[in-house]
Amino acid sequence: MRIDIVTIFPEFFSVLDVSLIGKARQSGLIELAVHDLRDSTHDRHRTVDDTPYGGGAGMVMKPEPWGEALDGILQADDPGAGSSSVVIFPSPAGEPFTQAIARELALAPHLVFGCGRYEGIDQRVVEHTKTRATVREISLGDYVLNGGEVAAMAMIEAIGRLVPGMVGNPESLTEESHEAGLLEYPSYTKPSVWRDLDVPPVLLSGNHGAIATWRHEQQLERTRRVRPDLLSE
Ligand code: 6GU
Repeated sequence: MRIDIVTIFPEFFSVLDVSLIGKARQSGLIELAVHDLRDSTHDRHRTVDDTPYGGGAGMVMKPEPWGEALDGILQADDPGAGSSSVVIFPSPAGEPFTQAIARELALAPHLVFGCGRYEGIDQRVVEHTKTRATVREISLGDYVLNGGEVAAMAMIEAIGRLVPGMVGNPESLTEESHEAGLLEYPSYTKPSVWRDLDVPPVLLSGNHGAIATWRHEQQLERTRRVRPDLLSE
């Protein structure tokens, strides 16, 4: 998988050198490039924003630098075959990011993250990009971040670990929270008693059927308690 990121804060993404994503980059499974949006400006001040038409608070990111940056990234696509690129604009106004979306995007050969700041990007950039790539405006959740960088990072981590060939033990992907529409069961390791707290005895019983039943009950109980919305869907 190829990942391109466009941002005015390229240094934000240096953390992607470490952890699982860093390993995937070293092994060549994920090829990642970070682009400074200001490299696609042509004025002395490298301006990327301007005041909003219609008035209102804050600044809006200008379309021209975005157009030029995305031109450079998307031109490598084969126009005859139709673009296989997915351009993601992280936005609090987007569709909610889910494990299902992460699974879907993990199969795409080319992802582009357009990280906006301020009050957003001129909407024509989104409309124009739709003429040559699949576009998704995606939100991390119902709260506001200062820009798309942290959101893109979270999405890249969620997507990256699902890229075929990424994780040593594929079972650890299917047994976790959200994969079955339920939250994960609680986990324990040695010692069996710690600070007077026992590990649930069923886990020491060696009875695999009983353990599976207990874990499923725990998943249901936890989901009912903290995320009842997941059960009513
Ligand atoms: Cl994707 N971007 C911003 N700026 N704020 C957010 C978000 C994204 N998701 C939740 N809040």
